[in-house]
Amino acid sequence: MLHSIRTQILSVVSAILIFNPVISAQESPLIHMCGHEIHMSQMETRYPGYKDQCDKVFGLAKQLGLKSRNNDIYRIPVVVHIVWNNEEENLHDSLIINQIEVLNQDFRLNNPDKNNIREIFKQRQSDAGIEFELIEIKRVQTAATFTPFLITLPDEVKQSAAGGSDASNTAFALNIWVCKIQEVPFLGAQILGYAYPPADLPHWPAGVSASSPELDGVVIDFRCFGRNNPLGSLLPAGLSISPQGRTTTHEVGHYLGLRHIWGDGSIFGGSSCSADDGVEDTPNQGRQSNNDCVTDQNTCDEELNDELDMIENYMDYSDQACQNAFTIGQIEIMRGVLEGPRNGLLELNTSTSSVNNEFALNIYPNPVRNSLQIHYQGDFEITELKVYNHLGKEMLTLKSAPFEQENITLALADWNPGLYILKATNKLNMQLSVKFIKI
Ligand SMILES: [Ca+2]
Ligand SMILES: [Ca+2]
Ligand SMILES: [Ca+2]
Ligand SMILES: [Zn+2]
Repeated sequence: MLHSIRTQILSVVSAILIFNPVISAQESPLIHMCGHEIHMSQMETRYPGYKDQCDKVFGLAKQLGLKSRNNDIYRIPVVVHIVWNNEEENLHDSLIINQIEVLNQDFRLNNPDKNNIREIFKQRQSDAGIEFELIEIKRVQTAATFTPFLITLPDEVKQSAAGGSDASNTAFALNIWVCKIQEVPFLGAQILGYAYPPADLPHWPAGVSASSPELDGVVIDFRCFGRNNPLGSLLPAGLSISPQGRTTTHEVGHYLGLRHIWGDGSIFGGSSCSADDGVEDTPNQGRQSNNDCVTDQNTCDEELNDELDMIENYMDYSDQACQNAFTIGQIEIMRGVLEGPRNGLLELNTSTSSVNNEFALNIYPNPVRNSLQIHYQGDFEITELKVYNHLGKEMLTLKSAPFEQENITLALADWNPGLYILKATNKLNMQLSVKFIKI
């Protein structure tokens, strides 16, 4: 099995090397790629049935997304792990914040370049209504290096015992690991990032082993994290990429269920117009773009309603400076994933409780690591605050005095990780309660 996949990969790669004009240039440049196909092959080998399961989840998400069509803004808590070996890999906070901003722009259609989309695709470009909230930055210095191979990805970065950084609860937060991803040996390829797609782990079909929830999330090369990252110049020579923070946009797209726009019918997305991305409003595309902006690219010449390739799409490999859009169909899938298989990400960030829409209690951030901000709106006038653990045991009680002001802070750094319930009572004995996760 391993051998046959390796042979298959090698034959596809050699096909790319021979037929791809960019790759056959004299200075033997590298292929840049995301690790999606390697991930799918690796998981299918370890857990036969994995691809089918992902397809099922995709179908489910599509149905859910079509059905709901609400306008709620979904907020995803994000934990960023900076796993660094050389000092330059220990990215400054500003780059991390910048990357979260790029995600928030791209997923809310607030990106400054949104109007660069060609007129033919304008009507399909939309606001995903998904936002990202940075709740924690974990920094781990390591002596380990992270090298993908032909059919494996460097998931050691997600494990403290292997020189990486253990995930924070992946059911409640998007974990993003940032590290130096080494070149793929013998392949002449640099993986810029990869993601685990939603696979609906608790409902795995009989006979199929579940993958590990502690590995769920996204990995991004440190040179591609953030917009205008000056470290982009450290990418291997021959890789003419100017990262605009959209490696992460692309990988989060995978994490929320999207496939490459040209379809994932074959390893490395070999040219094919029969395998598509399962999304109706993205044009059929035969192969990936080559980090370029070819506006007349048309890889599938179809008899009926032929369209140009949508190189503006985040799920292509076009130049990141040309990308500016998710389509309505892609957005329905991502929102369906958030309402279905990844609904844990939303479960706790509706951290508001209200009475008669008059009084409201908000907490922030959630999940929380160190200090929890409590804010109440309206004339609620809290007289007592209690925190219970998931077993109903009282963990903390605070009486009236500290509540003169509208903002209260609880120091939770020493608390055990887990689910807690905060209950606030006012002078009329009305109660509000919200759940939060301590990580
Ligand atoms: Ca399509
Ligand atoms: Ca295709
Ligand atoms: Ca076409
Ligand atoms: Zn990809």
